[in-house]
Amino acid sequence: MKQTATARAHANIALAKYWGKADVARNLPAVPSLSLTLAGMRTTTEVTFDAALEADELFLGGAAQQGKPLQRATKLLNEVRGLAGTDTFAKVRSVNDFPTASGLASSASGFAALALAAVTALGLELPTDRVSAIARAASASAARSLYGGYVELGASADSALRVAPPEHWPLCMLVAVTSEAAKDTGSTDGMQHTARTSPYYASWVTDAPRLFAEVKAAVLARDFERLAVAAEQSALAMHASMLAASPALIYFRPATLAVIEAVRAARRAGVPCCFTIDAGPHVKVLVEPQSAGALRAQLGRVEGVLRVLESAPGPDAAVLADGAPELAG
Ligand code: 2P0
Repeated sequence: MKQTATARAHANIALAKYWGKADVARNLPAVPSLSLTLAGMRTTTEVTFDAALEADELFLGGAAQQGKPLQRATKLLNEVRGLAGTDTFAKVRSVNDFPTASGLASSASGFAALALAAVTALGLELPTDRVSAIARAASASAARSLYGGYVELGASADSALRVAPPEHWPLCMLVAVTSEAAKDTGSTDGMQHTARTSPYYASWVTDAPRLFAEVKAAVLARDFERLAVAAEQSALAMHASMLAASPALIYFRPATLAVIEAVRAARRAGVPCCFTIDAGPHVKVLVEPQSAGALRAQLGRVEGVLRVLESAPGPDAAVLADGAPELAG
């Protein structure tokens, strides 16, 4: 017997950053974070539980996965199997419409889509916060991708919750892509290394709630300048904690700094924009929509920028009742 479902989830970019765990075993975040879900960057995942399988199988972009990626998927599937009272293995097929594993938040949309597809395939009727908690146990940022718009995940929180829907503030997110390569150090390892070795990690954890509160208040008030100051400080404080680790964790490339300079110059010139940077070399730039076209062209001319993606606030993760054309074949 086969039980199957397909779900789609969107990437999210944190405006107040998550970095560090309060509880490693349960994967609970040490600091509160607030993100914007993006319409333009999606993961679509089909999960089929099949009694004929002798192990879980995972295909990302058509390529069979082994090792860590498969283990992380199996861990999530085990949790869902436990809730449904089954031990049937699953075949998982997943595609992203954006580059993976280089700080473009593919684990967030990936585990969100996997959690939603898995619970749906097994007929579990769980509220969204329960699905968010299942995704969070796999990858904390994935908890946020169950919801569209502006989303928070509290410190030590089990699941994410919506701060405001996408239409609350239709900002534009530009992603200046500076490398096609997969990063050397993944977020999970990077944040553990920072927590163990950086003398600035404690300061980051102490100050992050204040920055989160600033970001949240600015989002609710639609106050761009206030958001810009707090979001940039959150990203840079997080990176400062990594830079002080031993050995240092440096995700910035020359093009990363060049884009930061361009964004700072544009804001000084009156363009409502600000930057944020995750565990990778790309720069994400939040901008009011009327200025997005000109800024996108400007960032595209910065040396080292390969291309610039553009995205509006995105919707909730959703089950696709009729499957997905990108998974056909
Ligand atoms: C964020 N990042 O808030 C931050 C900013 C990266 C930098 O959430 O260990 O892949 O799987 O819970 O969710 C990336 O961390 O880490 C992340 P795990 P995850 O978006």
